Amino acid sequence: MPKPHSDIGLIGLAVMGQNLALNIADHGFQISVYNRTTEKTTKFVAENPNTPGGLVGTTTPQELVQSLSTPRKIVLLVQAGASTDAVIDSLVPLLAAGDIIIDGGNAKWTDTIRREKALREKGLRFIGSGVSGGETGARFGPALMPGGDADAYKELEPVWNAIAAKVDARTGRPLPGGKPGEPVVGGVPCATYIGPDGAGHYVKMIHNGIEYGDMQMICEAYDLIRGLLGLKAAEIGAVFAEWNQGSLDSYLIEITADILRQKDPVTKRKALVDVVLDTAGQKGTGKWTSVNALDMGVPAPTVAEAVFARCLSAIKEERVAASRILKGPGARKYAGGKKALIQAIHDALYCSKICSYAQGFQLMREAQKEYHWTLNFGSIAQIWRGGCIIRAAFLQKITEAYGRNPRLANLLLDPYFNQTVRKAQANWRKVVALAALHGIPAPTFSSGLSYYDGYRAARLPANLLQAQRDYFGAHTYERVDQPRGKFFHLDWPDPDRPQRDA
Ligand code: NBP
Repeated sequence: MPKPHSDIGLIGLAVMGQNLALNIADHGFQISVYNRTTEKTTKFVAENPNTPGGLVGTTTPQELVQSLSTPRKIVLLVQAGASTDAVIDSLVPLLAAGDIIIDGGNAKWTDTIRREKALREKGLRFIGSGVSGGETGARFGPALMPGGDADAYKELEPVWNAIAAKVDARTGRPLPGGKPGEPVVGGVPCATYIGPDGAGHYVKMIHNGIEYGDMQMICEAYDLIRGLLGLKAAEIGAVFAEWNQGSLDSYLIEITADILRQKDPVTKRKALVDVVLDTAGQKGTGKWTSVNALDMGVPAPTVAEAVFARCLSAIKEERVAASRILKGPGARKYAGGKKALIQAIHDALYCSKICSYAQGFQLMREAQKEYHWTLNFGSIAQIWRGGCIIRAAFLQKITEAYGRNPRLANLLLDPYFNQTVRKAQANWRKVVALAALHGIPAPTFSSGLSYYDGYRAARLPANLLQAQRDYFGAHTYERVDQPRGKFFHLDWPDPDRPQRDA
């Protein structure tokens, strides 16, 4: 028998909404669902009659609101942007003070800040929650990054903790996902309150930016093995499968090994990956991350390079035409040992990954100052260990690093990461050099190395840059032999070059 009032409501029954609703119902919560197109609701409820908590189909927002216990909790899984605003606007007149709207879509964090403020002024509470892990994550355990009203999150927490992916309390290893009607029991949930207003959606955006970097770095490793050693897709798949047993153990390496070993179902002979067109799309979160890095002045080249690599991939016809005109070193196999080169590419990938995560955490560090949040970086790395696309054993090292020093200025300064890069950097440099010499693009590997060399440089050529700025624009400069904050200007074209205090 359905309860008179459901524990929670959900709006938007596309892929994410349906899967998250089933996950919630599997954990014993009765959930009311509503979708703009009613047939989808009817079909969804009819197809899932026996969930432990129960699904209640509703045909109007009013019916949905009336079916909920108070304070009402309504999860939105609709397209980010105008659709989310439209759904919120339709709910506001129906809700009472203290009710909670939870946006589980991929909203831009600035929109979440705006919505939280507007709803707070109306007496309503708002949570912007990152939901990562795609359709399978939503169904059997996503990583959840909720931000917004802290008291409202206390009301949502039992549901969010129940449905999130779980990791082992001691090792941080993800526990295997559940099955329909048989959720995972025990473990630490991959859900934690991130911070006020847009903090949860901001952290989700950084997660996605890091995901862009991880994917591009893996593609560069694949391309280098293919280009330098001439291995076939399945052989490269075996290399990735082996890497997945070590420090690179992660979901993306695992699925890459699987992808590379799949045969094309059409030709039956070729590797499937070899018949997939080399153009990649994007939905915008990588771009948002890069724009935000530029806005805040935080060096985060890896995600930007990953976005640009997708842009370059998208101009396929132009590249094909250019390939007939622009000459490089030409295809030439590597003359050295295969095993050592594969290890070098492994090391280059690991070092580049460390730099990419260092940049992502630098962004969050700066954003927390800008938006007055207090982010817990160790627990952010912890919740990314299960459920989400970037889940990786490596994240445990980040949690441990912030455990050693919660105020760590940069991940590279942590003893583990410092030692790792120190040991592996000869291989990293070799791979970047080989990529350049053989004409194989490796934008994240090489920009990661430049980031590392730039970050560890006590002196950069910006002395000359600032002199140029002062020369043409009187932008002034500081001197190495004077206290910081004291500025000078030189009248450069004047033959006597008088220096003035600025
Ligand atoms: P979509 O982003 O495609 O959302 C469409 C759903 O919203 C449909 O069921 C649609 O109903 C409904 N909707 C309602 Br109710 N009111 C709407 C309105 N006014 N305008 C437009 N649509 C309205 O679904 P999704 O792919 O499941 O993604 C949901 C959210 O989760 C998005 O924000 C997405 O970015 C985010 N997300 C997605 C993934 C993923 O892997 N797909 C992962 C993580 C986060 P209808 O049936 O009448 O069209």
